[in-house]
Amino acid sequence: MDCSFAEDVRSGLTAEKKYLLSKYFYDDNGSRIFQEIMNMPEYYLTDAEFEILSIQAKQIIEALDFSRPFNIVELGAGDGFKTFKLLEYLVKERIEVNYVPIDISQEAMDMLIAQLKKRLPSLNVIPKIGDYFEILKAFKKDNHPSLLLFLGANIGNYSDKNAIELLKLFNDNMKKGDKLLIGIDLKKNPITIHNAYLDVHGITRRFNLNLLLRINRELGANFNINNFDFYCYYNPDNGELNSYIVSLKQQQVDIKKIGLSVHFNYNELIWTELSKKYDFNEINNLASESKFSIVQNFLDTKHYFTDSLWKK
Ligand code: AVI
Repeated sequence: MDCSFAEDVRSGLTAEKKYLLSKYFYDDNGSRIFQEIMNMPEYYLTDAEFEILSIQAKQIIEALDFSRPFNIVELGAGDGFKTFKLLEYLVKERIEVNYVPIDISQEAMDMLIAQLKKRLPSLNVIPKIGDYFEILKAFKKDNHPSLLLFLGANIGNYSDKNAIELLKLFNDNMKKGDKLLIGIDLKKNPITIHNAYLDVHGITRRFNLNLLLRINRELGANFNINNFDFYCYYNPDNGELNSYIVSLKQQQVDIKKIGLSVHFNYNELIWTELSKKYDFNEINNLASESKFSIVQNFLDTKHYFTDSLWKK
């Protein structure tokens, strides 16, 4: 049993306002559902970032202004789908790099390596499984400059305070002159954002309810997911999209392995995730609070998303 999962579930479901941490969405099943989300046309984030990295690869690499060879260290590489276009450009131009994908999932990493071997056989890949910061520390001592990739709007899942803390940690583990390319979802027509999350296919609903199934599987609970639903709403004033699981009736759920019985009121909410959307003022603040300077923002043609290049 994963103790931190058990402890975090206990803390979240005994809090006055119940919550579950979104990092636990990603068991094997959840990761598969997340792939489905990324393939939905309504989830514009994937296409927007893919477009930026496909069409502006040359401009991004030029803006690095790095001596060669250099390292590209990707935090949470996943299936590497978005990064592929950037790597393809480097190989095509014979620009010498070490690509260092970092992920916690061995399964995802094996797939990524197999794909890269097949499609970009000359690329130098140094895969790493494990903790971001331990691995980053090693690159601080490396003689070559490094570009860190933190793509996919992952920063949006952190509160302001936690986002700054995380970015400061990145900064602490970088050398002077190293750069960070960070994917950030922008404020836009609220309807577009709403449709990407409260999707008509019910995939995001399944993604959230899978968290209850995970608690059933791993902690011996008896959640009946027919008694729960999903809701989220976007607040255009602060750019926060908050997601919730809703209890459809008054009910009790037993979580055997942690000896906990949880009572849910009719329509009680469990908060599951923040997906924050930013404007450029907020991006400037985020960068300066975490001691980076912004080199350039690379936008998609619809201006839905930015891959923002920062320098230490
Ligand atoms: C991983 N993260 C950036 C996604 C997001 O958009 O916040 C997770 C997600 N949640 C619902 N749909 C996608």
